[in-house]
Amino acid sequence: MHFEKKISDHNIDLSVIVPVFDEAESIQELVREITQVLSSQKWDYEILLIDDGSTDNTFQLLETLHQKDKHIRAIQFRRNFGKAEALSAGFWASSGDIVVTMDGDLQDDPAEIPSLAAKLNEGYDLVSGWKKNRKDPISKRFPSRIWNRMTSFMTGLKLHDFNCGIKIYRREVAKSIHVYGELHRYIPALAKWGGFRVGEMVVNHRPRRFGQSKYGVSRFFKGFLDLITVMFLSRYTRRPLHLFGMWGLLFGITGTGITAILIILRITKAIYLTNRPILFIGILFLIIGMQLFSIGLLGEMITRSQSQGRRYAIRRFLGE
Ligand SMILES: Nc1nc2c(ncn2[C@@H]2O[C@H](COP(=O)(O)OP(=O)(O)O)[C@@H](O)[C@H]2O)c(=O)[nH]1
Ligand SMILES: [Mg+2]
Repeated sequence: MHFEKKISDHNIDLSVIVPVFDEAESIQELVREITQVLSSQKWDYEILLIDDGSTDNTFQLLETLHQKDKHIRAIQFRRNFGKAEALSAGFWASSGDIVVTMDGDLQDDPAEIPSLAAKLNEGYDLVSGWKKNRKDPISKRFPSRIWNRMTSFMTGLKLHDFNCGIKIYRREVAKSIHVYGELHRYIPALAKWGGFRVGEMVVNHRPRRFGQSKYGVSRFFKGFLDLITVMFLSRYTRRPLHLFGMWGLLFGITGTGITAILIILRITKAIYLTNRPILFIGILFLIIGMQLFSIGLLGEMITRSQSQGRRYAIRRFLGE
């Protein structure tokens, strides 16, 4: 899977990608904490913040931070495109050999980055955090648990916390994953299907100090619909005809068989077609078969001609 890549002159050691949406109160403290951890490691790093159409003064703050410290780069979207698109933009713009993503609300702890890097070096391509002791209300923890179980079961990847904000990736993973909609929740599954080695590590989680959660109950419904998308995309995007065409053929052949027999009986034994309800089943199957088959073919055509272009629009890029 090769998407458009940002070719940078030289790679640095580590990029930290933080999607932010109305997190003005947290940003300065967050950047200070990350900087402290990374500079103590003697890494060549960048902190890449993606402002996804915030309505508060998030971007002004990012501008000030960028003026003071060129390790800090910032992208501003023209409007809110969602967390998945923000992560995609971050992956595209990053130049680190290793990439870390984390939430912008101070709930993820930057102090975990060195241990995550150590875990990655044990032989993984992606290590996902696990908020084992999660500091969120039960109304969020409980549904999340069920959702994680279900996702584990459906995707065949055993993880406790798919949607943990803090994750560490090797460059190849970050550059080959393109997420949109709510698909960021399934990054570990997408990576696994891409042939990457995925692990998990328990991380510290902190309560939200400022602002409020951006997601309501609707996340669980959307999340479930996206699970279906993920399952479908991973298996059949390349060959939609394999899914639709197979059922199309099955219905088509049965339908043709039934109608052919009825026609032969009509001709040879003069059994009239009136009063033969099965005729309708034959015709129905023929039509369903043709429908499915053509949907499959249309899908194939769309896959062929679809460009893997970006969906988000950037207004400003500090440190481009
Ligand atoms: N780019 C982007 N980030 C978002 C959006 N909604 C939430 N976030 C970020 O995602 C992270 C987690 O969001 P949060 O509301 O804390 O979700 P929770 O921790 O699951 O309750 C934070 O860093 C938010 O700034 C969005 O629409 N776009
Ligand atoms: Mg949060």
